[in-house]
Amino acid sequence: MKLSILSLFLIVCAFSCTNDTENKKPNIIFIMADDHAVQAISAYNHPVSKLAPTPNIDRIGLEGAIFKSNFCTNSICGPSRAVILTGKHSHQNGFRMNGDVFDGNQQTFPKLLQKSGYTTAMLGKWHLHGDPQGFDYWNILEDQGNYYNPNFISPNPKTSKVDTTKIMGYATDIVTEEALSFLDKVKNDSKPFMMMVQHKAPHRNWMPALRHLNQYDTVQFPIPDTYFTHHEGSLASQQQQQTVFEDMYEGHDLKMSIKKGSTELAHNPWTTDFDRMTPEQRAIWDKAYMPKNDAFHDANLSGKDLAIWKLQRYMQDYLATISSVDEGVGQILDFLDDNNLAENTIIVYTTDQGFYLGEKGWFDKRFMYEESLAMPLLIRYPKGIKAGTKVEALTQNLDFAATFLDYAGVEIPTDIQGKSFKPVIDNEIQDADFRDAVYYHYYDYPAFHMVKKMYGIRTNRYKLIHVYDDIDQWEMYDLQKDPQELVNLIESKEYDKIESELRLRLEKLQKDYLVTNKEFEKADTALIDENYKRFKRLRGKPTLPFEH
Ligand code: SGN
Ligand code: CA
Repeated sequence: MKLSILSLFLIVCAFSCTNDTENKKPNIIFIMADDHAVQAISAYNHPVSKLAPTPNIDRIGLEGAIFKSNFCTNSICGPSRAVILTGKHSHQNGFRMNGDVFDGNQQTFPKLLQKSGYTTAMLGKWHLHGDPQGFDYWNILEDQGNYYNPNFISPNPKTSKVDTTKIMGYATDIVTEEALSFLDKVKNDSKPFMMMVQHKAPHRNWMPALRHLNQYDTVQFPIPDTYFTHHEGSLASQQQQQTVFEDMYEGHDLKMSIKKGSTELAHNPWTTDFDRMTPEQRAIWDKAYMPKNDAFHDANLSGKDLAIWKLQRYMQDYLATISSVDEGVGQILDFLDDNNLAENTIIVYTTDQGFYLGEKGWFDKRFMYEESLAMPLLIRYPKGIKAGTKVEALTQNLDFAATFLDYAGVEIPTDIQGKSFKPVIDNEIQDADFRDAVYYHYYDYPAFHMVKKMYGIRTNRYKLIHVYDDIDQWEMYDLQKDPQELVNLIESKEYDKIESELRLRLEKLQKDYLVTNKEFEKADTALIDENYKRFKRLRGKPTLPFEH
Protein backbone atom coordinates (compact mmCIF):
# COMPACT_ATOMS: atom_id res chain seq x y z
CA MET A 1 0.00 0.00 0.00
CA LYS A 2 2.83 2.34 1.00
CA LEU A 3 4.52 1.66 -2.28
CA SER A 4 1.47 2.33 -4.36
CA ILE A 5 0.83 5.69 -2.65
CA LEU A 6 4.42 6.63 -3.37
CA SER A 7 4.16 5.49 -6.99
CA LEU A 8 0.89 7.33 -7.37
CA PHE A 9 2.57 10.47 -6.02
CA LEU A 10 5.49 10.03 -8.40
CA ILE A 11 3.20 9.46 -11.35
CA VAL A 12 1.15 12.58 -10.54
CA CYS A 13 4.32 14.60 -10.07
CA ALA A 14 5.91 13.28 -13.24
CA PHE A 15 2.69 13.99 -15.13
CA SER A 16 2.29 17.50 -13.79
CA CYS A 17 5.99 18.29 -14.31
CA THR A 18 5.90 17.10 -17.94
CA ASN A 19 2.67 18.93 -18.41
CA ASP A 20 4.23 22.00 -16.98
CA THR A 21 7.14 22.02 -19.44
CA GLU A 22 4.81 21.16 -22.27
CA ASN A 23 2.59 24.10 -21.52
CA LYS A 24 5.44 26.45 -20.84
CA LYS A 25 5.68 29.20 -23.43
CA PRO A 26 8.69 28.88 -25.71
CA ASN A 27 11.87 30.74 -24.84
CA ILE A 28 13.12 33.01 -27.59
CA ILE A 29 16.76 33.69 -28.41
CA PHE A 30 17.17 36.32 -31.09
CA ILE A 31 20.74 36.48 -32.40
CA MET A 32 21.43 39.33 -34.78
CA ALA A 33 24.74 40.15 -36.40
CA ASP A 34 25.41 43.52 -38.02
CA ASP A 35 25.80 43.60 -41.83
CA HIS A 36 26.08 39.82 -42.22
CA ALA A 37 25.35 39.14 -45.90
CA VAL A 38 23.34 36.14 -47.07
CA GLN A 39 26.36 35.40 -49.33
CA ALA A 40 28.46 34.77 -46.21
CA ILE A 41 26.29 32.09 -44.55
CA SER A 42 27.08 28.64 -45.89
CA ALA A 43 23.51 27.36 -45.41
CA TYR A 44 22.62 29.66 -48.35
CA ASN A 45 25.22 27.95 -50.59
CA HIS A 46 26.80 31.02 -52.11
CA PRO A 47 30.33 30.42 -53.53
CA VAL A 48 31.89 32.90 -51.07
CA SER A 49 30.51 31.07 -48.05
CA LYS A 50 31.78 27.72 -49.33
CA LEU A 51 35.30 29.08 -48.76
CA ALA A 52 34.40 30.46 -45.32
CA PRO A 53 31.73 28.17 -43.87
CA THR A 54 29.53 28.96 -40.87
CA PRO A 55 28.70 25.48 -39.51
CA ASN A 56 27.04 26.60 -36.28
CA ILE A 57 24.81 29.23 -37.84
CA ASP A 58 23.91 26.67 -40.53
CA ARG A 59 22.82 24.22 -37.83
CA ILE A 60 19.95 26.54 -36.90
CA GLY A 61 18.61 26.44 -40.46
CA LEU A 62 19.27 22.75 -41.07
CA GLU A 63 17.61 21.68 -37.84
CA GLY A 64 14.82 24.19 -38.39
CA ALA A 65 13.83 26.55 -41.19
CA ILE A 66 15.76 28.60 -43.70
CA PHE A 67 14.06 31.65 -45.19
CA LYS A 68 14.97 32.29 -48.83
CA SER A 69 13.09 35.53 -49.45
CA ASN A 70 13.37 37.60 -46.31
CA PHE A 71 13.79 41.36 -46.80
CA CYS A 72 14.30 44.53 -44.81
CA THR A 73 12.10 47.60 -45.17
CA ASN A 74 14.96 50.14 -44.96
CA SER A 75 18.49 48.86 -45.40
CA ILE A 76 20.33 50.55 -42.56
CA CYS A 77 21.17 49.64 -38.99
CA GLY A 78 19.13 51.72 -36.51
CA PRO A 79 16.00 51.80 -38.69
CA SER A 80 16.03 48.02 -39.15
CA ARG A 81 16.33 47.53 -35.40
CA ALA A 82 13.42 49.90 -34.80
CA VAL A 83 11.29 48.01 -37.33
CA ILE A 84 12.15 44.71 -35.64
CA LEU A 85 11.22 45.99 -32.17
CA THR A 86 7.96 47.65 -33.20
CA GLY A 87 6.73 45.64 -36.20
CA LYS A 88 6.08 48.99 -37.90
CA HIS A 89 7.62 50.70 -40.93
CA SER A 90 10.12 53.52 -40.30
CA HIS A 91 7.57 56.28 -40.98
CA GLN A 92 5.32 54.78 -38.28
CA ASN A 93 7.95 54.07 -35.59
CA GLY A 94 9.64 57.44 -36.26
CA PHE A 95 13.20 56.12 -36.72
CA ARG A 96 13.95 56.76 -40.40
CA MET A 97 17.73 57.12 -40.35
CA ASN A 98 20.72 56.43 -38.13
CA GLY A 99 20.88 59.95 -36.64
CA ASP A 100 17.27 59.77 -35.36
CA VAL A 101 16.39 59.04 -31.75
CA PHE A 102 14.14 56.08 -31.06
CA ASP A 103 11.06 56.94 -29.02
CA GLY A 104 11.56 54.30 -26.37
CA ASN A 105 8.12 54.91 -24.88
CA GLN A 106 6.36 53.30 -27.80
CA GLN A 107 5.05 49.75 -27.97
CA THR A 108 7.64 47.05 -28.72
CA PHE A 109 7.50 43.27 -28.75
CA PRO A 110 9.96 42.90 -25.81
CA LYS A 111 7.64 45.09 -23.70
CA LEU A 112 4.63 42.99 -24.65
CA LEU A 113 6.49 39.76 -23.90
CA GLN A 114 7.73 41.13 -20.59
CA LYS A 115 4.17 42.09 -19.67
CA SER A 116 2.99 38.59 -20.49
CA GLY A 117 5.47 37.01 -18.08
CA TYR A 118 8.73 36.69 -20.00
CA THR A 119 12.11 37.57 -18.50
CA THR A 120 13.75 39.74 -21.15
CA ALA A 121 17.36 40.66 -21.94
CA MET A 122 19.13 42.86 -24.49
CA LEU A 123 22.87 42.33 -24.96
CA GLY A 124 25.26 43.91 -27.47
CA LYS A 125 24.67 46.44 -30.23
CA TRP A 126 21.62 48.59 -29.67
CA HIS A 127 22.36 51.71 -31.75
CA LEU A 128 19.02 53.41 -31.10
CA HIS A 129 20.42 56.30 -29.06
CA GLY A 130 18.41 56.00 -25.85
CA ASP A 131 18.19 53.43 -23.09
CA PRO A 132 16.49 50.14 -23.92
CA GLN A 133 13.03 49.74 -22.39
CA GLY A 134 11.14 46.52 -21.82
CA PHE A 135 14.16 44.52 -20.63
CA ASP A 136 14.84 43.02 -17.22
CA TYR A 137 18.56 42.95 -18.05
CA TRP A 138 20.49 44.98 -20.53
CA ASN A 139 24.12 45.61 -21.31
CA ILE A 140 24.64 47.38 -24.60
CA LEU A 141 27.63 48.44 -26.66
CA GLU A 142 28.14 52.19 -26.65
CA ASP A 143 26.91 53.67 -29.95
CA GLN A 144 28.27 51.60 -32.91
CA GLY A 145 30.47 49.56 -30.59
CA ASN A 146 34.20 48.81 -30.93
CA TYR A 147 35.79 45.48 -31.72
CA TYR A 148 38.54 45.69 -29.10
CA ASN A 149 38.04 46.50 -25.41
CA PRO A 150 34.64 48.10 -26.07
CA ASN A 151 32.56 50.29 -23.77
CA PHE A 152 29.30 48.84 -22.53
CA ILE A 153 26.39 50.74 -21.00
CA SER A 154 24.16 49.13 -18.40
CA PRO A 155 21.82 50.30 -15.64
CA ASN A 156 23.37 50.58 -12.22
CA PRO A 157 21.28 48.40 -9.88
CA LYS A 158 22.04 50.69 -6.91
CA THR A 159 21.22 54.07 -8.44
CA SER A 160 18.78 54.91 -11.18
CA LYS A 161 21.70 55.98 -13.41
CA VAL A 162 23.50 54.05 -16.13
CA ASP A 163 27.18 53.09 -16.05
CA THR A 164 29.61 53.05 -18.95
CA THR A 165 32.27 50.39 -18.47
CA LYS A 166 35.22 49.47 -20.65
CA ILE A 167 35.35 45.69 -20.85
CA MET A 168 38.65 44.18 -21.92
CA GLY A 169 38.50 41.61 -24.68
CA TYR A 170 36.95 41.13 -28.09
CA ALA A 171 33.40 42.45 -28.60
CA THR A 172 31.88 39.29 -30.11
CA ASP A 173 33.33 37.07 -27.37
CA ILE A 174 32.17 39.44 -24.64
CA VAL A 175 28.61 39.54 -26.01
CA THR A 176 28.57 35.73 -26.21
CA GLU A 177 29.80 35.46 -22.61
CA GLU A 178 27.07 37.87 -21.52
CA ALA A 179 24.50 35.72 -23.29
CA LEU A 180 25.77 32.52 -21.66
CA SER A 181 25.74 34.12 -18.25
CA PHE A 182 22.15 35.33 -18.72
CA LEU A 183 21.14 31.82 -19.83
CA ASP A 184 22.80 30.40 -16.77
CA LYS A 185 20.76 32.72 -14.55
CA VAL A 186 17.40 31.82 -16.07
CA LYS A 187 17.91 28.20 -17.11
CA ASN A 188 15.89 26.77 -14.22
CA ASP A 189 13.24 29.48 -13.99
CA SER A 190 9.60 28.63 -14.35
CA LYS A 191 9.19 31.83 -16.40
CA PRO A 192 10.07 31.76 -20.12
CA PHE A 193 12.79 34.13 -21.35
CA MET A 194 13.45 36.23 -24.43
CA MET A 195 17.05 37.25 -25.05
CA MET A 196 18.36 39.51 -27.82
CA VAL A 197 22.06 38.90 -28.61
CA GLN A 198 23.25 41.58 -31.02
CA HIS A 199 26.80 41.51 -32.34
CA LYS A 200 28.91 44.32 -33.71
CA ALA A 201 30.55 41.95 -36.22
CA PRO A 202 30.85 41.88 -39.19
CA HIS A 203 30.37 45.68 -39.31
CA ARG A 204 32.96 48.01 -40.80
CA ASN A 205 36.03 48.23 -40.13
CA TRP A 206 36.11 44.42 -39.97
CA MET A 207 38.68 43.78 -37.24
CA PRO A 208 38.89 40.02 -36.58
CA ALA A 209 39.68 38.46 -33.20
CA LEU A 210 43.38 37.87 -32.56
CA ARG A 211 42.94 34.13 -33.09
CA HIS A 212 41.52 34.74 -36.59
CA LEU A 213 43.95 37.33 -37.96
CA ASN A 214 45.49 34.97 -40.49
CA GLN A 215 42.51 32.69 -41.04
CA TYR A 216 41.87 33.45 -44.73
CA ASP A 217 45.29 34.70 -45.82
CA THR A 218 45.73 31.98 -48.41
CA VAL A 219 42.15 31.93 -49.70
CA GLN A 220 41.31 33.67 -52.97
CA PHE A 221 37.65 34.63 -53.01
CA PRO A 222 35.68 34.77 -56.28
CA ILE A 223 35.49 38.21 -57.91
CA PRO A 224 31.83 39.08 -58.55
CA ASP A 225 30.99 39.45 -62.28
CA THR A 226 29.79 42.97 -61.56
CA TYR A 227 32.86 44.16 -59.63
CA PHE A 228 33.85 46.59 -62.41
CA THR A 229 30.39 47.59 -63.63
CA HIS A 230 29.76 51.17 -64.81
CA HIS A 231 26.15 51.24 -63.51
CA GLU A 232 24.72 52.22 -66.90
CA GLY A 233 21.03 52.43 -66.02
CA SER A 234 21.25 53.96 -62.56
CA LEU A 235 22.32 57.50 -61.70
CA ALA A 236 22.13 56.81 -57.95
CA SER A 237 24.53 53.89 -58.41
CA GLN A 238 26.94 56.09 -60.36
CA GLN A 239 26.95 58.71 -57.61
CA GLN A 240 27.42 56.54 -54.49
CA GLN A 241 30.60 56.48 -52.42
CA GLN A 242 30.83 52.86 -51.40
CA THR A 243 33.06 51.35 -54.03
CA VAL A 244 35.68 49.01 -52.56
CA PHE A 245 38.59 50.22 -54.68
CA GLU A 246 37.69 53.92 -54.55
CA ASP A 247 36.09 54.63 -51.20
CA MET A 248 37.67 52.34 -48.63
CA TYR A 249 40.11 53.99 -46.25
CA GLU A 250 43.39 52.22 -46.78
CA GLY A 251 44.40 52.18 -43.10
CA HIS A 252 41.07 51.98 -41.27
CA ASP A 253 39.34 49.54 -43.64
CA LEU A 254 42.08 47.69 -45.46
CA LYS A 255 44.69 47.74 -42.67
CA MET A 256 47.40 48.60 -45.19
CA SER A 257 50.72 49.94 -43.89
CA ILE A 258 52.31 53.14 -45.23
CA LYS A 259 55.40 51.33 -46.55
CA LYS A 260 57.29 48.07 -46.43
CA GLY A 261 58.77 47.27 -43.04
CA SER A 262 56.44 49.68 -41.23
CA THR A 263 53.52 48.90 -38.98
CA GLU A 264 52.18 52.44 -39.30
CA LEU A 265 48.75 52.34 -40.87
CA ALA A 266 48.01 54.03 -44.17
CA HIS A 267 45.22 56.62 -44.25
CA ASN A 268 43.02 56.41 -41.19
CA PRO A 269 40.79 59.41 -40.47
CA TRP A 270 40.08 58.22 -36.95
CA THR A 271 42.41 55.99 -35.01
CA THR A 272 40.06 54.97 -32.21
CA ASP A 273 39.72 51.31 -33.18
CA PHE A 274 43.43 50.68 -33.13
CA ASP A 275 44.07 53.00 -30.18
CA ARG A 276 41.78 50.91 -28.00
CA MET A 277 44.03 47.89 -28.28
CA THR A 278 46.50 47.11 -25.49
CA PRO A 279 50.19 47.06 -26.54
CA GLU A 280 50.05 43.26 -26.26
CA GLN A 281 47.02 43.02 -28.57
CA ARG A 282 48.60 45.45 -31.01
CA ALA A 283 51.84 43.44 -31.08
CA ILE A 284 49.95 40.27 -32.04
CA TRP A 285 48.02 42.25 -34.65
CA ASP A 286 51.19 43.73 -36.20
CA LYS A 287 52.92 40.35 -36.25
CA ALA A 288 49.99 38.95 -38.23
CA TYR A 289 49.57 41.86 -40.69
CA MET A 290 53.15 42.98 -41.30
CA PRO A 291 54.25 40.07 -43.51
CA LYS A 292 51.12 40.32 -45.66
CA ASN A 293 51.40 44.09 -45.94
CA ASP A 294 55.09 43.76 -46.87
CA ALA A 295 54.19 41.22 -49.55
CA PHE A 296 51.66 43.71 -50.90
CA HIS A 297 54.32 46.45 -51.17
CA ASP A 298 56.67 44.01 -52.92
CA ALA A 299 54.02 43.08 -55.45
CA ASN A 300 53.75 46.72 -56.59
CA LEU A 301 50.21 46.32 -57.90
CA SER A 302 48.26 48.86 -59.91
CA GLY A 303 44.97 49.23 -61.80
CA LYS A 304 42.63 46.26 -61.74
CA ASP A 305 45.13 44.06 -59.90
CA LEU A 306 45.18 46.52 -57.05
CA ALA A 307 41.37 46.74 -57.05
CA ILE A 308 41.20 42.95 -56.82
CA TRP A 309 43.78 42.85 -54.05
CA LYS A 310 41.62 45.29 -52.07
CA LEU A 311 38.60 43.06 -52.49
CA GLN A 312 40.58 40.04 -51.27
CA ARG A 313 41.79 41.92 -48.18
CA TYR A 314 38.23 43.10 -47.50
CA MET A 315 36.83 39.58 -47.85
CA GLN A 316 39.54 38.02 -45.66
CA ASP A 317 38.88 40.47 -42.82
CA TYR A 318 35.09 40.56 -43.14
CA LEU A 319 34.79 36.77 -43.14
CA ALA A 320 37.28 36.35 -40.30
CA THR A 321 35.11 38.56 -38.07
CA ILE A 322 32.24 36.17 -38.78
CA SER A 323 34.22 33.22 -37.41
CA SER A 324 33.87 34.48 -33.85
CA VAL A 325 30.13 35.08 -34.38
CA ASP A 326 29.76 31.51 -35.60
CA GLU A 327 31.75 30.16 -32.66
CA GLY A 328 29.52 32.14 -30.28
CA VAL A 329 26.38 30.71 -31.89
CA GLY A 330 27.90 27.23 -31.39
CA GLN A 331 28.44 27.93 -27.68
CA ILE A 332 24.83 29.04 -27.26
CA LEU A 333 23.54 25.94 -29.08
CA ASP A 334 25.73 23.73 -26.89
CA PHE A 335 24.41 25.44 -23.77
CA LEU A 336 20.83 24.73 -24.84
CA ASP A 337 21.69 21.07 -25.47
CA ASP A 338 23.57 20.64 -22.20
CA ASN A 339 20.78 22.20 -20.17
CA ASN A 340 17.84 20.52 -21.78
CA LEU A 341 16.58 23.80 -23.19
CA ALA A 342 16.83 23.12 -26.92
CA GLU A 343 13.37 21.61 -27.39
CA ASN A 344 11.37 24.54 -26.06
CA THR A 345 13.55 27.38 -27.32
CA ILE A 346 13.03 29.29 -30.55
CA ILE A 347 16.46 30.35 -31.74
CA VAL A 348 16.70 32.89 -34.52
CA TYR A 349 19.74 34.00 -36.52
CA THR A 350 19.51 37.11 -38.65
CA THR A 351 21.18 40.44 -39.30
CA ASP A 352 19.97 44.03 -39.55
CA GLN A 353 20.20 44.14 -43.35
CA GLY A 354 22.12 42.65 -46.27
CA PHE A 355 25.56 43.77 -47.46
CA TYR A 356 27.68 43.98 -50.62
CA LEU A 357 30.70 41.73 -50.85
CA GLY A 358 32.07 43.39 -53.99
CA GLU A 359 28.91 43.00 -56.09
CA LYS A 360 28.55 46.14 -58.25
CA GLY A 361 31.99 47.06 -56.91
CA TRP A 362 30.54 47.83 -53.47
CA PHE A 363 30.65 47.37 -49.73
CA ASP A 364 27.92 48.70 -47.34
CA LYS A 365 24.14 48.50 -47.97
CA ARG A 366 21.31 51.12 -48.34
CA PHE A 367 20.31 50.41 -51.98
CA MET A 368 17.18 48.43 -52.77
CA TYR A 369 19.09 45.86 -54.83
CA GLU A 370 19.04 42.25 -53.70
CA GLU A 371 22.33 42.04 -51.78
CA SER A 372 21.35 44.77 -49.32
CA LEU A 373 17.57 44.22 -49.38
CA ALA A 374 17.82 40.53 -48.47
CA MET A 375 18.32 39.52 -44.86
CA PRO A 376 19.40 36.02 -43.85
CA LEU A 377 16.89 34.33 -41.55
CA LEU A 378 17.28 30.94 -39.91
CA ILE A 379 14.97 29.70 -37.14
CA ARG A 380 15.06 26.51 -35.11
CA TYR A 381 12.29 25.37 -32.79
CA PRO A 382 12.28 21.58 -32.46
CA LYS A 383 8.83 21.60 -30.88
CA GLY A 384 7.22 23.60 -33.66
CA ILE A 385 9.37 23.59 -36.82
CA LYS A 386 10.25 20.53 -38.87
CA ALA A 387 13.97 20.17 -39.59
CA GLY A 388 14.80 21.04 -43.18
CA THR A 389 11.92 23.50 -43.68
CA LYS A 390 12.47 25.95 -46.54
CA VAL A 391 10.40 29.11 -46.68
CA GLU A 392 10.02 30.98 -49.98
CA ALA A 393 7.31 33.38 -48.75
CA LEU A 394 8.13 37.12 -49.00
CA THR A 395 8.80 37.69 -45.30
CA GLN A 396 10.33 40.82 -43.72
CA ASN A 397 11.96 42.13 -40.57
CA LEU A 398 8.61 43.91 -40.21
CA ASP A 399 7.09 40.50 -39.37
CA PHE A 400 9.41 39.45 -36.54
CA ALA A 401 7.46 41.17 -33.74
CA ALA A 402 4.11 39.67 -34.78
CA THR A 403 5.67 36.24 -35.24
CA PHE A 404 7.33 36.16 -31.81
CA LEU A 405 4.11 37.34 -30.13
CA ASP A 406 2.19 34.66 -32.01
CA TYR A 407 4.57 31.90 -30.85
CA ALA A 408 4.35 33.25 -27.31
CA GLY A 409 0.56 33.15 -27.44
CA VAL A 410 0.32 36.92 -26.91
CA GLU A 411 -2.34 38.88 -28.77
CA ILE A 412 -0.88 40.84 -31.71
CA PRO A 413 -1.93 44.51 -31.40
CA THR A 414 -3.81 45.74 -34.45
CA ASP A 415 -1.45 48.67 -35.08
CA ILE A 416 1.45 46.30 -35.80
CA GLN A 417 2.04 46.40 -39.57
CA GLY A 418 3.91 43.12 -39.94
CA LYS A 419 2.27 39.70 -40.04
CA SER A 420 3.08 36.53 -38.17
CA PHE A 421 4.65 33.95 -40.45
CA LYS A 422 3.89 31.13 -38.04
CA PRO A 423 0.96 29.99 -40.26
CA VAL A 424 3.42 29.64 -43.16
CA ILE A 425 5.68 27.44 -41.05
CA ASP A 426 2.67 25.46 -39.84
CA ASN A 427 1.55 24.96 -43.47
CA GLU A 428 -1.74 26.75 -42.87
CA ILE A 429 -0.82 29.33 -45.52
CA GLN A 430 1.06 28.56 -48.73
CA ASP A 431 4.26 30.56 -49.28
CA ALA A 432 2.83 32.35 -52.33
CA ASP A 433 -0.26 33.46 -50.41
CA PHE A 434 1.57 35.12 -47.54
CA ARG A 435 2.47 38.41 -49.26
CA ASP A 436 2.58 39.46 -52.93
CA ALA A 437 4.87 42.48 -52.57
CA VAL A 438 7.18 44.20 -50.09
CA TYR A 439 7.47 47.94 -49.55
CA TYR A 440 10.82 49.69 -49.08
CA HIS A 441 11.91 53.21 -48.14
CA TYR A 442 15.46 54.44 -47.49
CA TYR A 443 15.91 58.04 -46.24
CA ASP A 444 19.51 58.48 -45.04
CA TYR A 445 20.84 61.05 -47.55
CA PRO A 446 23.19 62.92 -47.75
CA ALA A 447 24.93 60.66 -45.21
CA PHE A 448 27.88 58.28 -45.30
CA HIS A 449 28.26 56.69 -48.77
CA MET A 450 25.90 59.23 -50.38
CA VAL A 451 23.17 56.81 -51.36
CA LYS A 452 20.09 58.75 -52.49
CA LYS A 453 16.67 58.53 -50.91
CA MET A 454 14.51 55.93 -52.57
CA TYR A 455 11.37 53.88 -52.13
CA GLY A 456 9.97 51.00 -54.08
CA ILE A 457 8.27 47.67 -54.36
CA ARG A 458 9.54 44.12 -54.88
CA THR A 459 7.34 41.25 -55.94
CA ASN A 460 8.58 37.69 -56.40
CA ARG A 461 9.75 38.63 -59.90
CA TYR A 462 9.95 42.41 -60.39
CA LYS A 463 11.30 45.45 -58.69
CA LEU A 464 10.33 49.09 -59.17
CA ILE A 465 12.39 51.81 -57.45
CA HIS A 466 11.94 55.57 -57.33
CA VAL A 467 15.06 57.59 -56.49
CA TYR A 468 13.67 60.97 -55.58
CA ASP A 469 16.11 63.39 -54.02
CA ASP A 470 18.46 65.63 -56.05
CA ILE A 471 17.91 63.27 -58.93
CA ASP A 472 14.54 61.90 -59.94
CA GLN A 473 14.82 58.52 -61.61
CA TRP A 474 12.74 55.37 -61.75
CA GLU A 475 14.38 51.97 -62.08
CA MET A 476 12.74 48.68 -62.88
CA TYR A 477 14.23 45.19 -62.97
CA ASP A 478 13.11 41.72 -64.03
CA LEU A 479 14.80 39.57 -61.39
CA GLN A 480 14.18 36.38 -63.30
CA LYS A 481 15.97 37.56 -66.46
CA ASP A 482 18.43 39.89 -64.78
CA PRO A 483 19.17 38.76 -61.21
CA GLN A 484 22.13 41.15 -60.99
CA GLU A 485 19.86 44.14 -61.68
CA LEU A 486 21.99 45.66 -64.40
CA VAL A 487 19.34 46.47 -67.03
CA ASN A 488 16.98 49.25 -66.05
CA LEU A 489 13.74 48.45 -67.91
CA ILE A 490 11.92 51.67 -67.13
CA GLU A 491 12.01 52.85 -70.76
CA SER A 492 11.23 49.42 -72.20
CA LYS A 493 7.87 49.33 -74.07
CA GLU A 494 7.73 45.57 -73.62
CA TYR A 495 7.40 46.05 -69.85
CA ASP A 496 4.89 48.93 -69.91
CA LYS A 497 2.00 46.84 -68.67
CA ILE A 498 3.96 45.32 -65.82
CA GLU A 499 5.27 48.76 -64.89
CA SER A 500 1.73 50.15 -64.62
CA GLU A 501 0.66 47.23 -62.46
CA LEU A 502 3.66 47.72 -60.19
CA ARG A 503 2.93 51.44 -59.84
CA LEU A 504 -0.65 50.72 -58.82
CA ARG A 505 0.41 48.06 -56.36
CA LEU A 506 3.02 50.42 -54.92
CA GLU A 507 0.42 53.15 -54.38
CA LYS A 508 -1.88 50.66 -52.70
CA LEU A 509 0.92 49.51 -50.38
CA GLN A 510 1.67 53.11 -49.44
CA LYS A 511 -1.98 53.66 -48.65
CA ASP A 512 -2.24 50.48 -46.58
CA TYR A 513 0.91 51.33 -44.64
CA LEU A 514 -0.35 54.88 -43.98
CA VAL A 515 2.43 56.65 -45.90
CA THR A 516 1.78 60.39 -46.22
CA ASN A 517 3.30 63.03 -48.53
CA LYS A 518 5.54 64.32 -45.79
CA GLU A 519 7.67 61.19 -46.15
CA PHE A 520 9.24 62.46 -49.38
CA GLU A 521 10.97 65.57 -48.10
CA LYS A 522 14.18 66.34 -50.00
CA ALA A 523 17.60 67.07 -48.55
CA ASP A 524 19.13 70.54 -48.44
CA THR A 525 21.09 71.04 -51.71
CA ALA A 526 23.98 72.87 -50.04
CA LEU A 527 24.43 70.02 -47.58
CA ILE A 528 24.49 67.51 -50.42
CA ASP A 529 27.37 69.31 -52.16
CA GLU A 530 29.23 69.80 -48.91
CA ASN A 531 28.90 66.14 -47.93
CA TYR A 532 30.11 64.82 -51.28
CA LYS A 533 33.32 66.72 -50.68
CA ARG A 534 33.50 65.95 -46.97
CA PHE A 535 33.33 62.17 -47.43
CA LYS A 536 35.90 62.19 -50.24
CA ARG A 537 38.22 64.20 -47.95
CA LEU A 538 37.68 61.78 -45.11
CA ARG A 539 38.52 58.89 -47.37
CA GLY A 540 41.91 60.38 -48.25
CA LYS A 541 43.72 59.73 -51.50
CA PRO A 542 43.58 56.04 -52.37
CA THR A 543 46.71 54.33 -53.74
CA LEU A 544 46.80 54.62 -57.52
CA PRO A 545 43.16 55.31 -58.37
CA PHE A 546 42.39 54.22 -61.92
CA GLU A 547 39.86 54.56 -64.71
CA HIS A 548 38.00 51.37 -65.35
C1 SGN B 1 29.72 53.92 -40.00
C2 SGN B 1 30.53 53.33 -41.13
C3 SGN B 1 29.75 53.37 -42.43
C4 SGN B 1 28.40 52.73 -42.23
C5 SGN B 1 27.69 53.43 -41.10
C6 SGN B 1 26.32 52.89 -40.79
N1 SGN B 1 31.79 54.01 -41.29
O1 SGN B 1 29.56 55.29 -40.16
O2 SGN B 1 30.48 52.68 -43.41
O3 SGN B 1 27.64 52.79 -43.39
O4 SGN B 1 28.47 53.29 -39.92
O5 SGN B 1 26.38 51.52 -40.48
S1 SGN B 1 33.03 53.67 -40.31
O6 SGN B 1 34.23 54.11 -40.98
O7 SGN B 1 32.79 54.36 -39.07
O8 SGN B 1 33.06 52.26 -40.07
S2 SGN B 1 25.24 50.90 -39.62
O9 SGN B 1 25.28 49.46 -39.83
O10 SGN B 1 25.50 51.22 -38.24
O11 SGN B 1 24.03 51.49 -40.11
CA1 CA C 1 24.10 47.17 -40.07
